[in-house]
Amino acid sequence: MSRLVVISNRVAPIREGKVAAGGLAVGVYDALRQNGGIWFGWNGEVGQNPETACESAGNITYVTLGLSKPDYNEYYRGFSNATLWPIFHYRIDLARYSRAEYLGYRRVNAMLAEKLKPLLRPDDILWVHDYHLIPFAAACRQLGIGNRIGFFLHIPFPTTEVLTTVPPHRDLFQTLCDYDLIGFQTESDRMAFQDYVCRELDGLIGTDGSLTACGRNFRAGVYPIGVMPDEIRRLADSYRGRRPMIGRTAEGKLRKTLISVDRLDYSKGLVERFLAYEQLLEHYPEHRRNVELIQIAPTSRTDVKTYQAIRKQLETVAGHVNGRLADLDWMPLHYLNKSLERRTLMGLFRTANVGLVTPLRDGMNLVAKEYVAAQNPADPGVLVLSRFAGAAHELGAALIVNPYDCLGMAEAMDRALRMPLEERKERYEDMMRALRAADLDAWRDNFLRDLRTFGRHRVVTASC
Ligand code: GDG
Repeated sequence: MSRLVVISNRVAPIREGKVAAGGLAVGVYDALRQNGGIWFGWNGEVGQNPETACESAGNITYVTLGLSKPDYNEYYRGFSNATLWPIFHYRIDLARYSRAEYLGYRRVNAMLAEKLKPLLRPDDILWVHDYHLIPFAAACRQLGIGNRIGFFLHIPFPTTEVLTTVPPHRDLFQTLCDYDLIGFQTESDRMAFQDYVCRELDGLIGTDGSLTACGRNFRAGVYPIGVMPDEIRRLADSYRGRRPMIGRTAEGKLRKTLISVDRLDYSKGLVERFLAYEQLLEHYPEHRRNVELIQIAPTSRTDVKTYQAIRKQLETVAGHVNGRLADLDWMPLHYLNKSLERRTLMGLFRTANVGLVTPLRDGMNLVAKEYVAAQNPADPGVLVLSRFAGAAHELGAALIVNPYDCLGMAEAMDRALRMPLEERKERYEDMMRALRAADLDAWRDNFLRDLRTFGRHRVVTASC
């Protein structure tokens, strides 16, 4: 079988036997470990000479390089995270655009393609990940690389009206046509992409479902990323820590807990969630002193201004909720900016009565799936899930909420806290069937099968 070469923005070599990290890293790692291959990308360091370094572990070769300060500022901090990320999450109001950053983004993609080229064999297949690397295939084609190249977008693909707010949108998104296969998390994302291709790139849909635009013929498919339910269950089972932080009611019973885990990001809806929780305690006073919300929110992208602003806002709102409602023997909201071990996280999921996953927009949201997989089948908790998370397309048995409806979310939390065992079990079993039908292996295997099956990158006519 042809060798797999994975290209992702950030590469952190995984050592055998380590407790697995989430999502992308594990899915990709397993594919590489099974068949052997290369994992190529940025090593996370800034200011170094961008020379590539190789490190082999088993049959995986990690090839990584540092970024210069201007490359980091323009490609990563600038165009990727201050332009594309907010716009793809429907936050045009938070996006900024700088032509210099866009040129830096294109320059780094071209540089990465050049660094990779000498390592490639003619029959390698390339799997490129996420919004940092949209023009990577185009950069490869310019260097004469004719290998099959697939792209998976982990975040939502917005509607054409929103996408066209990216000033160089045509210049950038036409480069997606240089991939052989483009994968999305949901059917809505795939349809939004197809709409963009037809309306903005004069694309055509073939009778075989393929797309033709900019002189290229390519495919778009839906590959929802999943989790490994059995592995999560094992981790949750093996967690022996006591229920950290969770207090007892005046009668000595353990308090009911709601749990949320998100990177600290404005797309995750934390402010709205805290305010909804306040509404719960206001409208349903019987929950006061009897529940606690634990919010784990490790910081990310701390040098991007919008992230500094959301952090400040959250500190204010969390302080407001606790200041207003807490008492000497009860803290309603535990807000932690630290990262926990994965086993601890799965253990916390297991013990929490409610999983609150209420992003304003999310490609998939693995936490929703992990929360369900970590439950005790005999006494499962309830998932409250935003309709704007990709996961809601599969987990219809969750309590689906609109995160912009504060009172509606408070009502759903109340319902979740009171839900009878039978209903909890039914919903849990339904969701577990969905998790098993589209687990992490299926995500990877289906994408790679389609990339291998569909014809080699076909040039139809001259480009756009
Ligand atoms: C992008 C898309 C899509 C979180 N805190 C801790 C911790 N985590 C783990 C979770 C989960 C992962 O990080 C987060 O994944 P999400 O899917 O929730 O969100 P993003 O980071 O935004 O990921 C998203 C995903 O790509 C995959 O395609 O689902 O929509 O935005 O696995 O458990 N892990 C540990 N400690 C923490 O404190 N160990």
